[in-house]
Amino acid sequence: MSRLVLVLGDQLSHDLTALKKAEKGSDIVVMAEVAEEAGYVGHHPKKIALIFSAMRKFAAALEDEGWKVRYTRLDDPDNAGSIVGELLRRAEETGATGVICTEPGEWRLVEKLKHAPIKTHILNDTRFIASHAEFEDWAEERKALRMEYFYREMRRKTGLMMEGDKPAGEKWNFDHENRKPAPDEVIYEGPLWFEPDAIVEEVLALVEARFADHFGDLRPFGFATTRDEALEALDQFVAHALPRFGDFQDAMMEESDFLYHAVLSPYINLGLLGPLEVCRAVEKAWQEGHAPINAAEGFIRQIIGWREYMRGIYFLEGPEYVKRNVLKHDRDLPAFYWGGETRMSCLSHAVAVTRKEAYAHHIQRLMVTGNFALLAGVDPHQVHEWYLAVYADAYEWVEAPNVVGMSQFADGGIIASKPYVSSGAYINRMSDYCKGCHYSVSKKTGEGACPFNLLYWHFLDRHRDRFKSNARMGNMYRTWDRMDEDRRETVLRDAEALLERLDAGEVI
Ligand code: FAD
Ligand code: DLZ
Ligand code: SF4
Repeated sequence: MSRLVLVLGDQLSHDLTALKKAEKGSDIVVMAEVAEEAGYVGHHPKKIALIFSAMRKFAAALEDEGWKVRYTRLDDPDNAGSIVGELLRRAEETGATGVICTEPGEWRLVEKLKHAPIKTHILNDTRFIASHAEFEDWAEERKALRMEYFYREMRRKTGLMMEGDKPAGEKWNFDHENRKPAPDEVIYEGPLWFEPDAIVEEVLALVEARFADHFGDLRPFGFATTRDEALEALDQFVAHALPRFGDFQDAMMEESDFLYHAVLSPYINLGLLGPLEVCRAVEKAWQEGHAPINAAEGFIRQIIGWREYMRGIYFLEGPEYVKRNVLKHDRDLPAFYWGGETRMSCLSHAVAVTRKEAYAHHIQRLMVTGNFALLAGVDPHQVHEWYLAVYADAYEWVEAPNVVGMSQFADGGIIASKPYVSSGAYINRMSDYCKGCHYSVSKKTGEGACPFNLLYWHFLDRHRDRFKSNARMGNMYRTWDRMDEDRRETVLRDAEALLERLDAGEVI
């Protein structure tokens, strides 16, 4: 009796547990481009094109290896429109009596598969370094779930950059060396892009026809869509960007969308690259003296630390996590997040690169778009849906803890020990955005004052009860309290006026 083997769009790995469990001779792989997955948020066209192209090529590779594959294209007239619908249709067609699948990365789909009217066996996703059980054990013993301590466990577990039981360089974390401001120039030609072949062109035409109304530029499209291409992109990063990755990890520049960032998350999250193999390549470059320790450690921490930790939190906290809103923020997401006009140069740049590339690097996401939404009191669920839609690497297991937790503090501090808020001074220090801005970063009040300066104090003032006793925020409140009362009133009045203009849909 044959079974169906479901392979989802972000499960394009040959070592997927569902494939390992299945019998190549008798079981049937099901892959499907469906409206439900393409439409639960308005995904960036580049993201849809990446997923569909990589799915089509992965299905063809499985067939070459001898698997029986039933692949449904989006425009197939019999397409049932959803993953469960496609499984039922294929079961009827083939006589298969059950489904094997690897756990999806979103609760939404986990619940659908659990309640599907066909026997479905959901296997663990072993493409991560920590299993759910390991993360739960680690979390159980602790009051505060700080990433740094989890990261050390992952270093010990993987042996990455370890010398016996000690961290290489006698320190776990070299982050303090990784905060250099924007350099004068970037000596890196950027990530490797790939000319669309016939398969990709066909997908691009489909996406153009079906998702023209989604935010984002489809062309030029250059993402890797196979494992071999993704490995080439990894080589390019390690050879040419890694040595400076650490130094300029937090910098932002008008002239460079990528600086020395890897732009590998779309491939790792799809399953084309394994997190451990990426880290081993980086470790090797450091061992061979090609990259300094702050770059290699900083990069490896992002993957075995932050990436694994975010997944752990998402599955630990459960399906309701995405609805959290402890700060009770309820403002609508401003239109400029979808490309509407703004005079704020930093936001305009972060949104422009997002529209063009389905990408923005960590600090643009955290300290520009995320910071503004938090300061302005935007409904975190709307913020979450925006991030889930616009980035090529966005799947809920990794996006939601980054947005709801780290960026919007909507989980009350599970992930972040204090909110990631800053005035314009931080953006000015780390970027070259302010020099060309309509607003003046040095102006704290009045006409032309940087909106981040006004909203920063407004945020601290309106959430004083929650944050006043937070040890890491004491200095901020002391600075605020030292200002004379007239000045504080002016700041708050100007901030209120700015928010009113934002609500009225005026260009700010
Ligand atoms: P690099 O800066 O070169 O980092 C190397 C790798 O580390 C990345 O490829 C990624 O796999 C991993 N990584 C780094 N930081 C994180 C992190 N905080 N969480 C998980 N992995 C991390 N990352 C996603 O993969 N998907 C998302 O939907 C996502 N949403 C985010 C939303 C917000 C508000 C913030 C602040 C961060 C988000 N991140 C997300 C994390 C990070 O911004 C991206 O992983 C990174 O920008 C990807 O680009 P890169 O490959 O050039 O990363
Ligand atoms: C994101 C996405 C999109 C846009 N389309 C599909 C699809 O048509 N078929 C599919 O199997 N997967 C798709 N995906 C990825 C899934 O949404 C992803 O597997 C879940 O969000 C779980 O991470
Ligand atoms: Fe952004 Fe303010 Fe700088 Fe303008 S002045 S770029 S709004 S931080």
